[in-house]
Amino acid sequence: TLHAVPAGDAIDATALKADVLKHLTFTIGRAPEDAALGDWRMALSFAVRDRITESWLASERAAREAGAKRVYYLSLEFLIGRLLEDALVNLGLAEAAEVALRDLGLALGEVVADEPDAALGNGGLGRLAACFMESLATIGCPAIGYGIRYEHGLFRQQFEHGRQVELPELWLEQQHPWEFERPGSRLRVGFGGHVHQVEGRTIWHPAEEVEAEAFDTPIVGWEGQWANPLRLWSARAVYPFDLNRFNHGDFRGAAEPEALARTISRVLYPDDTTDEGKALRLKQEYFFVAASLADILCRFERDFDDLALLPEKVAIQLNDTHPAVAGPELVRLLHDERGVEFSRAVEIARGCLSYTNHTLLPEALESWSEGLFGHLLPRHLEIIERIDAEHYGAHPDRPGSIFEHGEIQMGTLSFVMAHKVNGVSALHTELMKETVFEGLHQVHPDRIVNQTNGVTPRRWLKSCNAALSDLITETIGAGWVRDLSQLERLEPHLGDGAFINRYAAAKRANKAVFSNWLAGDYGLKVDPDAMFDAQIKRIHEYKRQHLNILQTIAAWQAIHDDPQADWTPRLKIFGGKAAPGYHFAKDIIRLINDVAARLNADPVTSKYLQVIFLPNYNVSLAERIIPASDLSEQISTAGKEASGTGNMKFALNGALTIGTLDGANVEIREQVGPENFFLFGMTAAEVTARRAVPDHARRAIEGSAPLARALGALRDGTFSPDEPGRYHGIADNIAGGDHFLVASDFAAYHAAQTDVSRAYGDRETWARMAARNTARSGWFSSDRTIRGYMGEIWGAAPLID
Ligand code: 26V
Repeated sequence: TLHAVPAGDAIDATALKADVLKHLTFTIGRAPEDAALGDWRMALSFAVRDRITESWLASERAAREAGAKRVYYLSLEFLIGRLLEDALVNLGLAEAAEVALRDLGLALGEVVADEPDAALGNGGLGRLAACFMESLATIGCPAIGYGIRYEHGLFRQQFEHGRQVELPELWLEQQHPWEFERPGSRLRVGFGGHVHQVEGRTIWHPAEEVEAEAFDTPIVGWEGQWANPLRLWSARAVYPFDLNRFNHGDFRGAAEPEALARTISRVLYPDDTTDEGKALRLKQEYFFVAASLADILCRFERDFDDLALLPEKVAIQLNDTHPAVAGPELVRLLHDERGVEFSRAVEIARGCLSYTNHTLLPEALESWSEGLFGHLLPRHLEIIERIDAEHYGAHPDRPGSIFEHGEIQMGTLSFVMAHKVNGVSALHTELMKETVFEGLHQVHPDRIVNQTNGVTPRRWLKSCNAALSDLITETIGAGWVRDLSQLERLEPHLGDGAFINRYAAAKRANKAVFSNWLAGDYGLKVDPDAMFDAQIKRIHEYKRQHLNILQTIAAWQAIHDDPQADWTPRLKIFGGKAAPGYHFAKDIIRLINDVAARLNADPVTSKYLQVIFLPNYNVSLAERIIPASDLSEQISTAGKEASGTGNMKFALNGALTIGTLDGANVEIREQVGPENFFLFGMTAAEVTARRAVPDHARRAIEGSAPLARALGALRDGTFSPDEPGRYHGIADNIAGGDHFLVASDFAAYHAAQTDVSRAYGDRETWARMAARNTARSGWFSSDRTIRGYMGEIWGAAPLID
């Protein structure tokens, strides 16, 4: 992933090499002849961190001197992935580092790949937060990201006989060189207990307290001009060690308070359907919100003495409802602890807070039983009741209460406590107004706004796809890295056959690299000229990986019928994790693996069709797959995928999309042009209507012979000869209730895939379509998204130009 070395970097390389050796000796305490790869990585990381730190401290000083409005991004997830390459690229030190390491007998690529992926997120929501942190720094917006420093990120996925097995993720087992521990800034967070009145004031006496310790990771923007901290909280006991118990020989008991407290930041919750451990999840939410708000107010009160100024100086973004308790907590801090009148406290809090919704799926909307909530946060429950009463006092037409179905609806709470509420794509935002928030939207018609998601082009083009970024820079200059809309300057070159050839050559080179990696690490030999067709994302029914694999089965059967025909060779790439308790998703994984085993071993068809499910999909795996892909599968049931961001990364890197009119697909198609996008399937409105048709699945199966036959192969044990019933569950689901309309969209998808194959046959036309996707994807930069939030939600201004 490295670029050609211009001569001017020699000075940087010399200085960097000296710093690497210095850190190896004095920070790591190792002699060069004894240093392992990890030691060198650490030494390089510290040398790079030094350079970020200067920029970071200067940024903080500049923000304070300007008295600037600060943005605080509260998120339970930050899926940041590896940081070293990102930092090198943004500091302009990638070439220097390559030279410096080569001098020391090391390959930068290997050093970079030694870094564990920080997987502190489930998927799109967490990755979005990570892209936002990078864009905030690139733009020069003073901001802090707040979250939890999980000891274990999302589980590591392995396959055993095709089945997903979850193993703990151990990113902190090695020293994490990027963070600064802040033992000095510890805060106490309380839980449980009771509430009472003293002289007209309400006092909460928690039954239990833990300490929150801050760890700061500076995130540097493009060209190193600005850096912001990602502040992650770690939980520990107030009195970590019970000496009394120890002295009485109770060694286990002596360590118990610490072990209990630490469970709060022990592990990231995989988004899941189960209710187990829910109390701990609520504890996590309040833990990081309470610590973050205390920190935010402390910073504010250092610089200003009038709480009325809070909305002018502080913007707090809630990433989904996970930090929704920030509403009542901020009211508590203002009213109970600082004596601000209640309604005024609500008003000030609302002036600061805004909320992003990331899903409309009813099963994913967060709610808490009053019992559990009140047990853990008795004062917050009272505050929420009063907020609810006042809100509906003001709006007696009652659009729906925070307390519905006997539970606290965190979406409603977030909406009521926010001055702006946003969706993450144009379609999703419209659906928010029509469905989940219909009533609230009617009483607050200006509150819901759209901010279509984006991705950082530094990680998702510049650094993951050197071949293409070098071509772009040679063609239109380097300005696109900061201003992705400049990609449109490629447009005049799209008619130039020589340019298209170079574009195709860059993709071909990426595919060759990927093929070699597949052969080396997975023993799968593939033809780099085959179409690389990828679906990489969490496994979920609404994302419809089962539609993809069913159509793959149909294609395999068709090739068998006529092996001599002119088939377009394809490699089907899958990647993604299933929540541990989500059995249907796990069955889909197993099916894909069983289909892969059968098809890859088929002497008749395997030269045309291969399938691979890459285990442990994560950010760094995405960075390998996306630059090498020709086709991007974005096939969710219309109306269900709030936005998608993988779809944007693929389009930017010149993969064509086969997709439904869902989430940001709609906008991608508008931007790249309908002729450069393979559209299929029902619209969101048609989906709703189709669900009401009795027997919709049976009718669809009767109308499509390939579908009926593919389902037949699931039923007759073709892919599970040792256990013929293994996939009856999936077949019955599709042929039965089929909530996500796999059967009803199958024929259209099958036809669209046939079009895709035909189109890929004309390589020059395909390459031109791919290049058009790149040239017209400038809109999908997270810089554009962040400017939207700054202007329309936060009222914040950049401090660099
Ligand atoms: C969570 C759950 C948990 C319970 C089982 C069903 C279910 C379904 C979906 C979710 C997702 C929760 C929120 C989320 O991650 N949304 C994603 O946010 C991305 C960033 O805005 C967006 O691109 C994705 O479309 C959206 O799914």
